[in-house]
Amino acid sequence: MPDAMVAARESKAASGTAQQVDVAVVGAGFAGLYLLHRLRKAGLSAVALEEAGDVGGTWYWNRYPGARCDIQTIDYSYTFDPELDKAWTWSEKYAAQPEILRYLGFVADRYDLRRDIRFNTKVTEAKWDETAERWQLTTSNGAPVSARHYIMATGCLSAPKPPEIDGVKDFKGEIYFTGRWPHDGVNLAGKRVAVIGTGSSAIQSIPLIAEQAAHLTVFQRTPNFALPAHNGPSPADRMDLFQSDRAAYREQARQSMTGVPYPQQTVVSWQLSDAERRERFERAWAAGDLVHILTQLWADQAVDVDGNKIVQDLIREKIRTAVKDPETAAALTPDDHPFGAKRPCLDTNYYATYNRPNVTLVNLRQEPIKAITASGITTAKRSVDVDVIVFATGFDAMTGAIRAVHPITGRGGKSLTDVWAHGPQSYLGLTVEGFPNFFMITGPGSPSVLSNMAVSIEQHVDWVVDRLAALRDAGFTTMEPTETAQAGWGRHMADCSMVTLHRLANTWYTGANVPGKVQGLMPYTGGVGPYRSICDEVTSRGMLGFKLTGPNVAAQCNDGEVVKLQPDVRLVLNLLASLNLPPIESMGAIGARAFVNEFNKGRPAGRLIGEIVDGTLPGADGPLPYRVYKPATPGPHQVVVYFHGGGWVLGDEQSDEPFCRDMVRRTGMMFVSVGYRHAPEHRFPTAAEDGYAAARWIAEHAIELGGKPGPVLVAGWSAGGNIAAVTCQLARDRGGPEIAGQLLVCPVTDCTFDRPSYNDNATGYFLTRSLMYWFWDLYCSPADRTDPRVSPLRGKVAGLPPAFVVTCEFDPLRDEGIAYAEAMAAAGVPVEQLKARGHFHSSFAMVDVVITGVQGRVQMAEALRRFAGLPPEVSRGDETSHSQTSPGHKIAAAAS
Ligand code: N01
Repeated sequence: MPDAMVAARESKAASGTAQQVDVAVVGAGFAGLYLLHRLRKAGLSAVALEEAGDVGGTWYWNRYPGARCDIQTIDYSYTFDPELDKAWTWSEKYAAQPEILRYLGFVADRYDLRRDIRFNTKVTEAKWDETAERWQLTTSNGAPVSARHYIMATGCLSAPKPPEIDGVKDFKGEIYFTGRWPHDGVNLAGKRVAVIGTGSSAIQSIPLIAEQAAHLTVFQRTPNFALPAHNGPSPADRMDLFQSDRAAYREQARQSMTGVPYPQQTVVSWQLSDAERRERFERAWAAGDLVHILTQLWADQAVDVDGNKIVQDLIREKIRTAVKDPETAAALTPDDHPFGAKRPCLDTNYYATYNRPNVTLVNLRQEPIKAITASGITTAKRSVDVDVIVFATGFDAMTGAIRAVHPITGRGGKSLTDVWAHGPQSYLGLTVEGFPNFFMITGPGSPSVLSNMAVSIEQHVDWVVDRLAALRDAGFTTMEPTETAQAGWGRHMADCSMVTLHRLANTWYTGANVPGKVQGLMPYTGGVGPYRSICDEVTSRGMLGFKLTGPNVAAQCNDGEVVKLQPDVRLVLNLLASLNLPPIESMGAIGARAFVNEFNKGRPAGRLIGEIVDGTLPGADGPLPYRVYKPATPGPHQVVVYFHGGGWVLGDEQSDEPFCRDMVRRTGMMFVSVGYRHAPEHRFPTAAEDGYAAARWIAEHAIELGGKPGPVLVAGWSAGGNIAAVTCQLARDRGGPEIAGQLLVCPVTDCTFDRPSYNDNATGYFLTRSLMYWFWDLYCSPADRTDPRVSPLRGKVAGLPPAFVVTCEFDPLRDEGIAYAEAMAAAGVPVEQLKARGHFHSSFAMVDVVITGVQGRVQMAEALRRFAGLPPEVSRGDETSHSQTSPGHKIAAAAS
């Protein structure tokens, strides 16, 4: 009998007899309400179990003074029904808690959802019954529940954190928690009030509490960045955008990074002047919009410590201006985390509140709380008597509501608490291995709290309910992620966390706010749109990473990892795919060169370095252009002879400019990039001989060029890596120049195309197999291809200079690069390899685009410095200017 029919028959079960439903939902907030609506439409019976006395979730509990949303309310709304969208008009840019609660009540009534909600009911235990393939729930109120599927719509911030301060019980006055504020309000007039905490809840409530209280003392452990909300009517520009095409506006939100339709910024901070940056910042400050200031200043603000520091400093200026007492201003100024790495706050008069005579700030960094006493709070320096203590101390976020609220026991009697003992593991943030038919809405591993929750909730709910309906229709009764898929998601999460700066702050995002909690970044940092496309990919690839079973169908398990690429590589490749470019090899050599020149114009040019000088050198057969990239530090510098990529056909001495500049900054060395001649005009062995001749000339003229005399280093990417490798062999065999080390980045080393990477990565990763065939055909006739001057793997590899060989997992050239490294190592050459996981052929050349390439270039720079006998760290002599520093290096250092 279908579950829905069982439910229809048994939903009026007497207490003690389990209520049978297809789906049990915990929570009746934003997520729970939408779930009930979608499940009903999909023909699945459901019950929601809600601890509160009414709908609303977080908006039911958080009734403290000033509680309001901090995403513009037109964005913080359901979008699933255009009629609903039109039926409700928000009164303010940021609606206050009572209005949001009214809205959720309106939604519950409009879709008649209350009839499926059991209020004042807590789940006290949830167990997976392997025989019945159902979740058996016991509840604090009424009948137990037996459900095929169990969905946690418990929210991310619903389990308040205990105060962790001695003596709370001794206090004789009133105690309130912002997250559990009394429904009929609190009269603070004329009272001495303490607020502990300065997170979003405190920052919203402090100005209003200060207006009522006789005196307010704020106990602050960590200052937070807060920005003025400029609340009022919804801003005309956003409303116009919204009204002009609501459907398009909503769709853009779904595909965006944050769930709010703002464009992606492409200009990086160091491309803007001080005045331009300030102008952008002032505009963002005046907009009073967290998403705007977090995403619209410059492209590197959230991924780069220096790009971020510029914003921090500008906000610090604002705090100093707003707060009259310099000591209080200093205490209120955040200095221990990047802006946005900890949740910033939106305020109304927060900083100005500290200018009031009835407000005192206690800086707990200087005088920690020792205890709460009968009459107030004692710190290391003073005792403050108060009538009321307000704990705005936050939540056991993300896992708290799921893990700690009630025991959840999955397959084999395993408890979720035990399985998550070392931190939450999930697949897509939605499911957990070992817990069949168990789902989380905005669980750890989903974008959730780093996004507009309304948009993320709708996406999660749609995906889960669509799967449940499809499962039922196909006759499957269980669905569970595989270990491989879950481990892969963990790796992808970790990769994503290396792109943003969230990992550099101790916050509730990382579990750092709860003593003893395992630390690790819990929300998915890869963005709402990319996350959505990954979930869709799981479905389109046959429920990749899920095991499906049913009584009358063969079990299905399409095991695997959904994302193996680095997150930014995936974005770049998706963008390239969306451009639908013709194959480069179809353009002809001239056309391809023009295309590459145009393409390169759109990329960040690279940061400032000391000097760039162009010249010509006498090549094997006439003059060759070169470009010297010099560091900002005083010379003479170690010389690196550099060969650009482009398949012996494309590019020139300037075409790898961002890479050269970046490496100059990281190594403190000068790079001399050689304009060797190209095929098809100049076929094999021209490029090889030009390269060798250039290296020889550069080594002989190092002093003239401003470099150090003595051995040079050689480096190259792609076909340039080929020329670098060949140059080392020729230098060994032809009596110089002396080469101290070679850096080969994704080099061509052999003319054979039958290594696995040529097949595995034949298409889809920009450098395709057919493009490589074309390059080879233009450069070298088949009869010449085994010549070591184009296939150095076929030459003698003993006696070569030490090498650092970089290969990328998703590159057709991967295996020949590895083969060359292994051959050199076997012949006694000191070799180090970087096998870059999740990267593609262009990852390291796409400076300031593929952020995850930074760590690899740090390693390359360290290798070059080792080859030159220099210490690994480089002093650039330009640390003082933001536009000059190289944050990627610092990020990588911080991360490691
Ligand atoms: O909690 P928090 P919150 N002794 O964890 C301090 C969302 N939200 O309720 O930073 C002394 O941010 C703690 O100090 P520290 C929003 O996502 C949204 O304010 O750990 N101090 C911190 O200052 C937000 O981020 C809205 O050093 C102690 C504060 O208490 C999230 O909810 C409104 C302490 C806790 O700040 C949580 O915000 C409100 C101790 N023992 C909230 N323990 C909207 O506008 C903790 N602290 C939608």
